[in-house]
Amino acid sequence: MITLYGSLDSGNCYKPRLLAAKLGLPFRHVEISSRDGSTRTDAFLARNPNGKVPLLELEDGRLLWESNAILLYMAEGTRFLPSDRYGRGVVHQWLFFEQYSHEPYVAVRRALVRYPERAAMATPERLAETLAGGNRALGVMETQLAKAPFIAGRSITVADIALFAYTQDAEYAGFDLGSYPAVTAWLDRVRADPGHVQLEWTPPEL
Ligand SMILES: N[C@@H](CCC(=O)N[C@@H](CS)C(=O)NCC(=O)O)C(=O)O
Repeated sequence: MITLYGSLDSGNCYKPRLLAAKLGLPFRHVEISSRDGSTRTDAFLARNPNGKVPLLELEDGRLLWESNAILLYMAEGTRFLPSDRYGRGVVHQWLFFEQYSHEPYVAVRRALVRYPERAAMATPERLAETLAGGNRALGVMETQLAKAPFIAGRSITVADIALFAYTQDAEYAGFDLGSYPAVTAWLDRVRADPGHVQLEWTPPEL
């Protein structure tokens, strides 16, 4: 069985758990907190020299890190990844968008308002910058989702899983989702897709 190392409070770690749940793929969850130094131990750095979760360990011990790389690996041959070249290109486009234009604002703002140890970094300037960047990203999603039911087109893909993880908690991070009706309707569409689980979900012990 595969193992996912990650923190139950992290949207990046939620992504592969959510996809595994929707695929009905059994896995073992190992809690590694990104907040207590567990990602910086020698043992963890030997598995991911970048010191971040999520981390996937295959049955034969091979390792894979970066949440969206893990999603693409897990989605191979499933309904979450188109088989045609252009369709995959569009999915990759939105995965890169998530990492460069969405996560650095929406996820970072969530962390700034959520974690006491980040309070010193939550300056008015940083909060304003992440609010503006996050609203830019949500605006791009709104334009796309007014035209298509899912972010890469007609069907759910790993790009929806990647963008869902932090968008579903965007209100908590200080974003007004009332201004984004197409995004709000899309969140409900992703939730309605079979096998959906919440952020804190872990699989039953096998
Ligand atoms: N681009 C990475 C980001 C991963 C990331 O930032 N993980 C955070 C938790 S959300 C983490 O492990 N932080 C611990 C640290 O930096 O020490 C991904 O998508 O997997």
